[in-house]
Amino acid sequence: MLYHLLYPLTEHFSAFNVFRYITFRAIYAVITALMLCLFLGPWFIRRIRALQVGQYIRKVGPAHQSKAGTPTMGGILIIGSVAAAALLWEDLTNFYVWVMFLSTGGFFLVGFVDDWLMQVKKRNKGLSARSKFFWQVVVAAAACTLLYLHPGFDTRLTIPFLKGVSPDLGWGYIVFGVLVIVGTSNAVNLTDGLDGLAIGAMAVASVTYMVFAYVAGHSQISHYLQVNYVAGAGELSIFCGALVGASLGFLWFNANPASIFMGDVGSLPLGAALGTVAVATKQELALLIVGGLFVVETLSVIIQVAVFKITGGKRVLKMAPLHHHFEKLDWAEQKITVRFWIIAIILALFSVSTLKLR
Ligand code: 57M
Repeated sequence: MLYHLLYPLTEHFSAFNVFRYITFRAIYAVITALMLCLFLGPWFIRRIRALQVGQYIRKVGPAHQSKAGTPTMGGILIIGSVAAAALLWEDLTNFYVWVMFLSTGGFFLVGFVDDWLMQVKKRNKGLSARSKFFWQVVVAAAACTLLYLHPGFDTRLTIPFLKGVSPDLGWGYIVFGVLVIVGTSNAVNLTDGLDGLAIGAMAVASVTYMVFAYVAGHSQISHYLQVNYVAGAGELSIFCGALVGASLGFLWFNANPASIFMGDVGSLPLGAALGTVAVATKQELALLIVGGLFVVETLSVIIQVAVFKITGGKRVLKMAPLHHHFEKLDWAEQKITVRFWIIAIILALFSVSTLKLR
């Protein structure tokens, strides 16, 4: 909005020329979302408490009973701050920005209904796994179809480390994109089981995609680094900036001992946003490295369940997802979280190096 209001006034106030720059707007998107979360956080937590939207804690598994009743659905604060910051600083005529709003907004609704049924209506279950998955696929398919139909959108895959290999998936790219978006959304959801864990890793991944989006949208830098140039994708680094700011702002309250959890209304849209940025910037497979922590957490569940079924009851880990395994080994919660963040940072740095290693 500010871009549309103030940049045209450049001929009267030359200082407003600064609104043209993506870097400037991305930095202020970080600050705006961060400040919104920080200032609205205490009020929001009080409101959620007053509405008695407190987390139910399962009896099985690591000792989390002391967390029972912790306010949840903090995703409303996170996604609200992301949306406000993006609306303020984005060029709203940009196609990719609206794909992000569609995807993030759609997954937000799915998460909201799920949490609403469980936490507010106090039903035993939220949406059934099947209908949750169905709506996730519908939203992701809508976003990927729009991308596919966008003139000039490249359906070739970018493979990290390999310059010459980029298979063209054609319309199969829609299926692939849905897989990336739905997969990432559920992976972030699975990771969200310890204070600060998912939101910290989300901040790291969003900073990384802030860089990727900037590079992809810059004709000269993308040419120099030999990555796909996606005209207009630079605006997505502003959206990523909003994700970074909101993640850090929420972490303030979600750090151990957490004053609030994000709920599905947070984890599902955050993962979807990350997946959509990866698809739109043509850095889809790099997400396996950037979001390596989310990938490992998901694999830990897949392997655990598969081995359990095949062997009729044997477990590879003491409990899946992986963070529960370390809890069962009596590692302190903060230690697991901080160590997982360190791994996420190393993976992010490594993924950025793939821009050069080709
Ligand atoms: C999300 N949700 C947390 C909170 C958060 C297939 C199976 C592996 C699925 C998995 C699962 O249900 N994952 C979904 C995990 C829950 O957090 C809420 O959910 C939102 C995210 N959707 O925002 O609202 C609990 O996590 C803890 N938490 C924190 N701090 C936070 O900042 O401490 C969350 C956020 C909260 C709180 O305790 O209540 C969750 O874990 O339920 N299921 C599991 O993870 C279960 N694992 C399991 O059953 N493993 C078996 C299977 C795979 C064979 C095995 O290994 O044998 C464990 N979940 C729990 N207890 N809670 C089992 C033990």
